[in-house]
Amino acid sequence: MAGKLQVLKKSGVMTLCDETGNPIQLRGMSTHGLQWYPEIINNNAFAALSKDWGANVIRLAMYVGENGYATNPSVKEKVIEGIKLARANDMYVIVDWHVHFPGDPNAKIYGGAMDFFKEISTMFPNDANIIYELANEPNGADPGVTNDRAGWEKVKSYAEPIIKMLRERGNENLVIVGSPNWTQRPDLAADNPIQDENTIYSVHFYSGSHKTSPSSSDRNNVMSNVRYALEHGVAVFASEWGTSEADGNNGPYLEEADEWLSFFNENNISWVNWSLTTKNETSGAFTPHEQGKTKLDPGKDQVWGPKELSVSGEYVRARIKGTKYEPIDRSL
Ligand code: IDC
Repeated sequence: MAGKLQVLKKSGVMTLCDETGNPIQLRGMSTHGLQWYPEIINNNAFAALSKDWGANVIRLAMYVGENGYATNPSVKEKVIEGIKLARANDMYVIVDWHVHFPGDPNAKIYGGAMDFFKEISTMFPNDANIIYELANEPNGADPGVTNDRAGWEKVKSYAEPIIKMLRERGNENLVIVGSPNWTQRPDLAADNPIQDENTIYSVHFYSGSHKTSPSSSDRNNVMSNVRYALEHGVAVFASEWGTSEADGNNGPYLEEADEWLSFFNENNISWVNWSLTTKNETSGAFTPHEQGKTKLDPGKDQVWGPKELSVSGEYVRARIKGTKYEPIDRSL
């Protein structure tokens, strides 16, 4: 652990830094929806991610809709347990208020956001391990936000009072804020940023759907939007990305993922991969139950064997560790 995270200007670009002011890149995994895959919250899994994978961050995806927190508040207990396990295993932990369906974070179903963040931050006051992600993915799903300045304004006006509450109560934590069109528009945030020195803007992409770009002026390209944001004075954090297409399936598209990760490394952008699940979808890090019988608890040795990992999981583990990716023979 590198202590309190802070956003500082380095060579003219807003950059995530550690407590001593040196740039730091976080790399790790996101859980799948905790209402569906709560079994990932166990000490052996967190130890495996921290030690065997070399992850320094884990994201706890707490869906609010889709049978999540709004109707099943007990999922919060998994978040609390996950925070404690992340601390015990030396990882930063992202508490993700998983706005997904519907798309407007101001929608009625998300009405519990302020109380939720107040409660967690009261339980863990000004805890340097914790990163608060206020809205996973604002989008157009009814009631949604438009993919433009007005859409961002709605996200901003949702996030500001929560940030104010956190700061007034002495919490200096890093805060991540999403943007319209499933968090593909950090450029809109850069044009009209939140006045807070420890807020960073997320970008989400799926390597099978979102092409890379060398330019910063193409508003229909996600990487271009990141470049624009960096050029216009805000810091960016890739709090969710996948090796699949945007629906979580097909691929994996690993060469395309490599292009994105090189870009992140060059720009010291932190990233978190979707997701820690045995569900039968390409983006899932583990082989599905039916085939491999992989468990989300790797057992006492605190290691998932190569065959328990999916192609995506095996690839992402190597990229987190920074070792060569040498795929196992899966025909055996
Ligand atoms: C997907 C899951 C899938 C689940 C679906 C529910 O992978 O198993 O059925 O949610 O709505 C996102 C979202 C994330 C999505 C993921 C893949 O943040 O919740 O998970 N994705 O579609 N944004 C872009 C892609």
